[in-house]
Amino acid sequence: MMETKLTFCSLCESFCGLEVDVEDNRIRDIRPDEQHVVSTGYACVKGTKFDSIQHSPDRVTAPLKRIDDRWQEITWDQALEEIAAKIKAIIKRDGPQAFGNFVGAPGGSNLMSPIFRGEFYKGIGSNRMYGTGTCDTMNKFRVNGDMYGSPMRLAYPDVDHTNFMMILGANPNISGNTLYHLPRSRDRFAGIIARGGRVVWINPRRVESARTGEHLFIRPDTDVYFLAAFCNEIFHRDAIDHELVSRTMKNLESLRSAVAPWTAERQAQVTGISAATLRELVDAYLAADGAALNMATGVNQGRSGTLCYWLLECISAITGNFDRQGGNLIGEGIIDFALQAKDDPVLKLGFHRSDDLPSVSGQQPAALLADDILNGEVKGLFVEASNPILAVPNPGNRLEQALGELELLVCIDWFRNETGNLAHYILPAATWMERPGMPYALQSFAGCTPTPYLYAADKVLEPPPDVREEWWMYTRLADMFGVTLMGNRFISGFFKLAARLAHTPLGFISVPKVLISGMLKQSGQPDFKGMLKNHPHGLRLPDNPGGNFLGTPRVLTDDALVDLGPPDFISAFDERVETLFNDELNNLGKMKLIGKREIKRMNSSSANSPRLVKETTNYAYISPVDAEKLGVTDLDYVDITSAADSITIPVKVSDEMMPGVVAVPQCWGHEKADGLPHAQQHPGVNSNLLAGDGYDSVEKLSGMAHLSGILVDMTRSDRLASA
Ligand SMILES: Nc1nc2c(c(=O)[nH]1)N[C@H]1C(S)=C(S)[C@@H](COP(=O)(O)OP(=O)(O)OC[C@H]3O[C@@H](n4cnc5c(=O)[nH]c(N)nc54)[C@H](O)[C@@H]3O)O[C@H]1N2
Ligand SMILES: Nc1nc2c(c(=O)[nH]1)N[C@H]1C(S)=C(S)[C@@H](COP(=O)(O)OP(=O)(O)OC[C@H]3O[C@@H](n4cnc5c(=O)[nH]c(N)nc54)[C@H](O)[C@@H]3O)O[C@H]1N2
Ligand code: SF4
Ligand SMILES: [Mo]
Repeated sequence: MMETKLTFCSLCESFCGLEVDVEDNRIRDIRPDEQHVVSTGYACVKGTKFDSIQHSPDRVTAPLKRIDDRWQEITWDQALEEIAAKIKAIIKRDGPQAFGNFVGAPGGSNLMSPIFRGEFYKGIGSNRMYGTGTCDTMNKFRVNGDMYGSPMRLAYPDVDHTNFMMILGANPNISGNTLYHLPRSRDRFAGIIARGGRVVWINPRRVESARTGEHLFIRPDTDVYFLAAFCNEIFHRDAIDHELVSRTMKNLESLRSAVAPWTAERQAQVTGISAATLRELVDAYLAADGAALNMATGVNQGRSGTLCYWLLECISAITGNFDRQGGNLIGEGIIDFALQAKDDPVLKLGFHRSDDLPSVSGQQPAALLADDILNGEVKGLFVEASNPILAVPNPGNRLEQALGELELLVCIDWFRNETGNLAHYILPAATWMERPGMPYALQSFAGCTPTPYLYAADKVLEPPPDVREEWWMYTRLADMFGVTLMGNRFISGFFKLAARLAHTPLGFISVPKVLISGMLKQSGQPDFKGMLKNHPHGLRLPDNPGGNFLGTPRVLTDDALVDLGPPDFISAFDERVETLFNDELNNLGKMKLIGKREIKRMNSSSANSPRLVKETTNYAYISPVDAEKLGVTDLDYVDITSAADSITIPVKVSDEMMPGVVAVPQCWGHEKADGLPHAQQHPGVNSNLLAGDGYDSVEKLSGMAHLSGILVDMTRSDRLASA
C-alpha cells in the first residue's frame, strides 16, 4: 500500500520539508512539502532524488571486515567484540588519547549521534577529536568563545528584516547555506531588494546567488584587509553607538588601534575593490535602517578566517547593528546550547596538544591528522560520516598513507568510500530517512535562524535488518566498556537496556524519540508524538525581536561584556596581517585556487548517484583573460602546481571568474573508489592534493585548514584535450 510521509531533508542545513511516497518500504516519489512552515514548497534536486542514494545497490548493509583485500560480512556481535578488544589494547598500551574520532559534515547534523559519541569518548577518557569542522567553520566558534564567552553563541543575519546585506564567501543558492537556516534563500534575498534594500555579494566568482543583488570581485584570501578598512572607516566617521558600546562591550580602543593602519586605499592594493567602492559600501551600511553582515566558508578557509570573523562581528556590534532586528541577532533555542557548551568539560578543555595549536569546540586541526598518526600519537580512529582523504588537505596522498598505517580504522558510513577502503571495519549506518529526527543543534538548540521553528519527523523507511543508528553503536560500546552515560547510572542503564533490546522482538523503546520528547517538553512544547500530530509541517515560533542579548547574562564572558579586542586576536592581527599583506603584494601576478560547490554534488557523498552526477570529471574554471594568457580553451588540460603538489585537469572558461583566480570543485578524485562504482567511472581530480597540511599550513587561532586562496602556477598541459 502506498503511503505519503512527511520528513525533512538532512543533506544540508536548509532541512527542507519533504513529502515522500512509500510503497513496500521503497520510495516512489519525493516532493517538496508545500506546507512546511519555513521551506514552504522548496527542495533542491539532491533532496528530491535522494532515492538514488537511499536505494543504491552499493550501500553497505551489514558490518564489513577487511581480510587482506577482501571484504567479509560479519555479525554485529563479532564486529563490536573485535573492535572493542582492539580499542582496549590500544588504550592499555598507549593511553586513551591514542584512540580518537573524525566526524564529517553529516555527523554534525545528526541530532543523536553527537550526544552518544561524546558520552562514549568522555567515558573512556579520550578527547582526541577531529572533523571537517576545521575545514569549514571552527574560526567562527573560536570568535564566539572569545567575544561572547561560548563557542555556540553564534549570531546570524536577520535576512527577513534587513535593508542592507553584505555577504562574503558564501553561495547559499547552491549550498543551502551554512550556520544559519535559510531555505529559499533566493526569494528571501529578493525580498530585501523588493523592500528597497540592497544585497551585496563579495566573491572571487560571480556566483549563482549573486544574480539577486550586486556583485563585487575580491581577490581570494584578502577579505581581512577589506574588513579592517571597513572597520577603520567606521572609526573615522565616528559612526559608533558609544552609549551601547560603553555599557555592554569592552576593548573598543584595542580594536581602533588594530585597524588604524588599514585605509581604504591600502586594502585596494590587494583586494581589487577600490577605495571609493569600499567607502560607498560603508555609507550604505551605516545609512540602512537595519544592516546585516555575513561571511561563510570561502573566507573561513583562508589564512585569516578568525580575524575576518572577529572584524565582521565588531563592525556589527559597534554600529548598533548587533542584537537588533534587521541586523545580526543571537537566537534562542529550546535549550541554552551555548551555556551547556561553555560548561561541557570536553568542549571547554579540549585537547592540549604538544604544539601550541588550539582545539576549538573540542576539535583538533584536521590538517594535522596525518602528522599525528605518523608521529605515533594516534593509533586507532573512528571515522563517522566522512571521507577525509578527499575532503582534507592530502598533499602527495600523505593522509591516505597515514590512515593506512593505523592499527585500527573503523568507518561508520552508508557506503564504502575512498577512506572506507583503508578501514579494518565498516559499520553500516541508517540514513536520515531511516531514523526519527529533529533539525540539528544550531537551529533547534541555538535558534540560529531568522524564522525560528520546531520540527520533528519519524522515520520514513525501515532500515535494512543489519543497519544501525550511530547512537546505538556508541551505546553498545559504552556498555561493553562499562561507561556510565550522562553521568547517571539509572539513565545510563535505561539507554543501555534499550540498545540491548533494540532490534529484538522486545525492542519497543525508541531512544531518539524519548530524548526528543524530553527536549521538546522541557521547552513547554508537546512531546514527539504530539508534535507529529499537531504540527506535522512544523511549528513556527515568534521572530526574534532583538534586544535580548547585549547587557544580559546571555553574554557568557566572565564580566558579561562583549570583548571587542580579545588579546589573542589583537596580537595575531598585529603580528601576521602586515606579513601576509606583503606576501599578497609580492604575489599579485600569481593565480589563486578556490573551490566550487555544485548543486548536484554534496561534498563527495552524492558522487555515486547516477541520477545526480553525469559529468565524467570536474574542471578548472578560469576567466577568459587567463585562458588567453595560457593559450587554452574549453576542455584543454592544464597543470596546476602549488607548494604542496600538482594536478592535471581540463579547463572551462567562464566570465564568472575573477582574473587571476581558478576554481576547482572539491571532493572529486574517485579513481580508487571500487565501493562506489559509478563515482569510480567518473573520477575527476582531487584538488586537495594542492592544499598544504601540517603545522605551518593551519590557521593558528582556530586550527582551520587553508583550503581557499592557495597560490598556484598554471600552465597548459601536454595532455590532449578531452572529448
Ligand atoms: N550543493 C552542495 N551544497 C552544499 C555542499 C556541497 O558540497 N554541495 N556542502 C555543504 C557544506 S559541508 C558546507 S560547509 C556548506 C558551505 O556553504 P557556503 O559557505 O555557501 O560555501 P560555498 O558554496 O563553498 O561558498 C563559498 C564561496 O566563497 C567564495 N570564496 C572562495 N574564496 C573566497 C575568499 O577568499 N573570499 C571571498 N569573499 N569569497 C571566497 C567561493 O567562490 C564560493 O562561492 O555547503 C553545504 N551545502
Ligand atoms: N578544497 C576544498 N576542500 C574542502 C571544502 C572546500 O570548500 N574546498 N569543503 C570542506 C568542507 S566544508 C567539508 S564539510 C568537507 C566535506 O567532507 P565530508 O564531511 O567528509 O563529506 P563527504 O565527502 O560528503 O563524506 C560524507 C560521508 O558520510 C556518509 N554519510 C552521509 N550521511 C551519513 C550519516 O547520516 N551517517 C553516517 N554514518 N554516514 C553518513 C556519506 O556516505 C559519505 O561517505 O570537505 C571539505 N573540503
Ligand atoms: S536545499 Fe536540497 S540538499 Fe539542502 S535540505 Fe533542501 S533539499 Fe536537501
Ligand atoms: Mo562543510
